[in-house]
Amino acid sequence: MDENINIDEASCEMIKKAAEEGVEIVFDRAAKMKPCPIGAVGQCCKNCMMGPCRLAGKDAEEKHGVCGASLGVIAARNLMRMIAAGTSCHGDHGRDMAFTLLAAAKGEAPGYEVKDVKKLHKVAGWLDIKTEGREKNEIGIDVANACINMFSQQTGELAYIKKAPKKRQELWRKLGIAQRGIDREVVELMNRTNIGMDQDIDNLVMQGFRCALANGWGGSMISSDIQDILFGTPTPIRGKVNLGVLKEDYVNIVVHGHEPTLSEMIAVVSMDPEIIKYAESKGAKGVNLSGICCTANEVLMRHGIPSAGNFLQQELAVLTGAVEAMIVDVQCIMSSLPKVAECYHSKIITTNRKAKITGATYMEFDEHNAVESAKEIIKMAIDNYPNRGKVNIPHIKTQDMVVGFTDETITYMLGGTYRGSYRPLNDAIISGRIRGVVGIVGCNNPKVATDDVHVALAKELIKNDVLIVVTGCSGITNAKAGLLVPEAKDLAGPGLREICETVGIPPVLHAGSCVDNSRILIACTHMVEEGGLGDDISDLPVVGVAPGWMSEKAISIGHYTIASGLLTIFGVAFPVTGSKEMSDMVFNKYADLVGGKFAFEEDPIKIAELCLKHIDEKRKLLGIDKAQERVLYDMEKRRELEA
Ligand code: NFS
Repeated sequence: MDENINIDEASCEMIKKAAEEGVEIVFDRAAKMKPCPIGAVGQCCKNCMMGPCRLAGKDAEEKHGVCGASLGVIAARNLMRMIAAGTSCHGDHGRDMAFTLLAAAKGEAPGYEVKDVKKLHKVAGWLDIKTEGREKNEIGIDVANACINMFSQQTGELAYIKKAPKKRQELWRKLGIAQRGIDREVVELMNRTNIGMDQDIDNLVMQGFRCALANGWGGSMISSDIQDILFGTPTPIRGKVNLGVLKEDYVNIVVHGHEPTLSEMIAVVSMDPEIIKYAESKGAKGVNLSGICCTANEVLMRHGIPSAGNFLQQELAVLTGAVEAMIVDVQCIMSSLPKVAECYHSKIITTNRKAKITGATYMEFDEHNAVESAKEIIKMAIDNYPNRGKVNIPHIKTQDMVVGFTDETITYMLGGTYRGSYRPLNDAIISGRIRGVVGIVGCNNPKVATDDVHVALAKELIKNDVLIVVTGCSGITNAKAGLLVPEAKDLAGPGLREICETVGIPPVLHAGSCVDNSRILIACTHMVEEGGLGDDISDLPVVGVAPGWMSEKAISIGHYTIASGLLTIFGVAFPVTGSKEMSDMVFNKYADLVGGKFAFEEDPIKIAELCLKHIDEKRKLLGIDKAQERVLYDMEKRRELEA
């Protein structure tokens, strides 16, 4: 295994420990794995059993599958199926949230309630639900039902479309890709990619966009909105990150996964005096809660609960020997966890009937009986404390961070509480102090220098006055590198630094989990509506990047950012590069269709160059490139400016 695979010292310490103790982890498996070179570039079709067909070799472009499918069609179908899978993940997440809201509003889920009434009213407004003179639970029931109906809706278009800029909505309608119902778009895309179905690439990708829109302006948006309603809209809060957040004398519980329904309740119950007493009775000082992956982001930005790490650190947390229980729900949970846990005392507790793992302990979490379910799970963790062996928490200091910059926060931080607006952000972009905005999102992948791609990219961009928004595992990764604190402004270019100093924000803003990428779409809409930066998202000097992606969710997210008009750059590998026709489609033709397109680049510095090039082109088109010559102002010049 390449010892330089991870730039984070705490992880390196645990990777070394794994090697010494003979525990196989993701980095070992990645080093041993020889990824299928045909599948990696989209040249393999296993959609029926006349194959699987492999269209490799120099003449791959001329070859056909047994059914007659061309290489382009095969690559397109594979990619489209990834969109459907990714959309289904975020969709099911949103659906679960909607059902929890319904139960909470009906009083059938004790422990949950409509917490953020302001957000409830806001969402109700978007869904044309009357709020005046109505009690919060009445509105909550209507909002929940409206969201649930968005999954089964068959015709028309999703209400959330109205949240996009007018011009974008019109384009979607004109192209016939305005999403109808979330489930419908997933089902139709799965159907169209079957043997003998849609074999026209142009036609196929349109359904791909429609399905992806049902994620970004659908399932993901529902998830974020309802999570805010139930658990509060995040506001900036300090937190700590990395494996060192685990505490030696405490019962360490790590929540891992995606849906905050479980983790929120674990957070509340772990502070219960009765629980703390119980932990003390077993010889611990108390219960220490931390998170992994997107669940970490959720509880971090609402409660400041520390993050033990990103996707690639889940096994490493167990390797410390300090984790009594890792409680998981859905998505991004490695199958290997129970195996790694066998070497220590840790219990891996699965809680969701949709995501069980052989070898783990299954304890169903029932939101109708959440407090009791959470108590039972936590007690199991506490009972495990006396079974601990040697503990080895990395001694590297944890890193501070400030998180929770939602689109709402940006309004108030830059515009003030009473006159919240995006004007100051737009003005900063127009004046050139902020050259543009880049969203760095998504996973980390053991195939590439895992943390490095995210961090090197962010550093290069802030140096060039680009404001960064991070979500998901990229958020955690950049936090570990110390970029999510206001002091990181010193790494920024003069314009961005000035903004950071004035407002007191870090140059890299944490906007939440992966479903919160939908918040970035809303922020883009606000920028358009505020004026001065064009009349569509595609006019903005904004780029999306997933430099270390691995999940199908990322492909779905990439497609909805593109369908929303943004250039979206992926690192690692791109699964259609084996087909010239499909490569031309995603890297060129997409832009003609919807304004956004993919670019593929592995090197973070080159990704930064692509971002800057795109941003500068957009600035030129907006006519804001001239006055913005990057001049370093000395004090005298500043005084002149202020005069
Ligand atoms: Ni996003 Fe969150 Fe992380 Fe990737 Fe997985 S946790 S939903 S998929 S690995 S960023």
